[in-house]
Amino acid sequence: MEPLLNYINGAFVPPRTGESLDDLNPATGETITTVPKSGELDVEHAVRAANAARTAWAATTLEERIGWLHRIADALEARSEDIARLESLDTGKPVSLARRVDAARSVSNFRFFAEHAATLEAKVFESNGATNHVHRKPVGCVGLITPWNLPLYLLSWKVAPALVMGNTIVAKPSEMTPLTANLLAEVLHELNLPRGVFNLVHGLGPDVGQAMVAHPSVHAISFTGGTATGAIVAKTAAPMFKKLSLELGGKNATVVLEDAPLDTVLDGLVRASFTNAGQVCLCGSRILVHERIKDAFVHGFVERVASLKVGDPTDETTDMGSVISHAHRDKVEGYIRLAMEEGGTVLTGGTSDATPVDDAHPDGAFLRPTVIDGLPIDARCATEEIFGPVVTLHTFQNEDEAVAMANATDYGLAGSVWTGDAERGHRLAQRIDSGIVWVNTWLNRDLRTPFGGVKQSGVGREGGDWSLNFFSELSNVCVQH
Ligand code: TXE
Repeated sequence: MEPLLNYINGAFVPPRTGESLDDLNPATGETITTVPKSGELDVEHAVRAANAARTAWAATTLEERIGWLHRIADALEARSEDIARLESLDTGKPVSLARRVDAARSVSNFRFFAEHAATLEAKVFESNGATNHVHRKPVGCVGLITPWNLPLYLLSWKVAPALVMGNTIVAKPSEMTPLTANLLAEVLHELNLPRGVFNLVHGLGPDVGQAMVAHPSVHAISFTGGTATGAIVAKTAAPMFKKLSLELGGKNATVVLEDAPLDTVLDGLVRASFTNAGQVCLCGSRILVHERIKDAFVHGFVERVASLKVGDPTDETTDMGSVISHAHRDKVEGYIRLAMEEGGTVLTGGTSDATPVDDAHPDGAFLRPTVIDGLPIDARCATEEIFGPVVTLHTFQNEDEAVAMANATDYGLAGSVWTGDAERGHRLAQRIDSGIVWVNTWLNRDLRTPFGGVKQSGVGREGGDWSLNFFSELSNVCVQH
């Protein structure tokens, strides 16, 4: 594959640094291509282009920008199979998952925000003999920084509302997953999006991401990534009073009540635990089970997990591919070893040397899905984010105990409750300190809802009106009658 380039001011250009990074296929260890190892000068070039394009883009009408989003959605839809194939190549996830989740949601993100923006109504408030007009303007040039687990899914989740609200963009994908961000740049280029409206700068976080956050002409940052990195971003952005949206890590609880109809929920529980090899910040990594059904749950759950087909991501029948990199697999395996040291019992899975994945590429970063029982709720493996195909099991005796356990981490992003009584599940869900809780389902997403976490899972909400408001500056003009 041709070396990737940055996309700045409507052109694909090499980095001023002249340096590049290898982009690896984690399922085979092979080099796919190279990406620019850009630096501060490249960010400066992109920020200048974005700011030069601001006035003209902000002068377009909302209807015109909605039209752009529909054309982008159509163009991405036409390239869905490319998106699926490239995303699978870059991340090691099964191509079937990349098609069903990453490609489909990238299209629907643009489609959704085109439709949702059309529902915006002018807000007017009458009082004290005056009329108050709420006006919505673009923030300006916005910086979008995204992680490697759902590359185009999360980039499009930010690009669509940013564009439709009249902002220009400097975006930086994870250096480990550049391919579909590049495809988006190709699509926007082919659609003749006015130059400078969307700019893509590849490279390392501390070099490129940091320069974006620190740049005085980048007026907002929407960041999705790890909590530690989020803290670094916030430290730079806060004293500059930059608008900041932080979607960070999670350590989500899956609560299985004693009245859960196990036969019908076990498949959902496996999905919630191991989708994308557990590399989704919304995955449930701690499963809290009522002690009365623990044995029945373990029997059904472990049987299903052990039967997941792990291996070649290009095989349509594969359920779970590799993790993102060997370094990440080492990190996840470190937690599996720690769990055993902490007194845990591996019920299925384990480290790759102990339980190698059959017919997988020898140089691939493969791990079998792992279920660990017997750890206390305050064990490191039950409180720290592992972000891999590993779940820990814990039992509770009553709802109060389940809630206390669910809330016993520094995170608060997502969770799920499984029960035969939806109203009971809804009541319990409201006691869990998380941004989103599913009852008898998982990853069922209405894009109009607020999305984001509490505690160390982040600050702010994206989704529906919350995205439109983040990517707008709201002002009020009060006209005395
Ligand atoms: O994050 P990183 P990763 C979280 C998930 C996990 C992490 C995985 O829980 O913890 O993200 O993604 C750039 N200044 N979520 O490992 O390392 C980096 O180059 C500026 C939660 O990629 O934080 C990459 O582009 N930028 C989420 C991006 O930040 C910097 C869903 C993220 O990198 C930087 C998905 C710096 N100093 C993953 N250092 C949710 N809540 O929805 C790195 N980057």
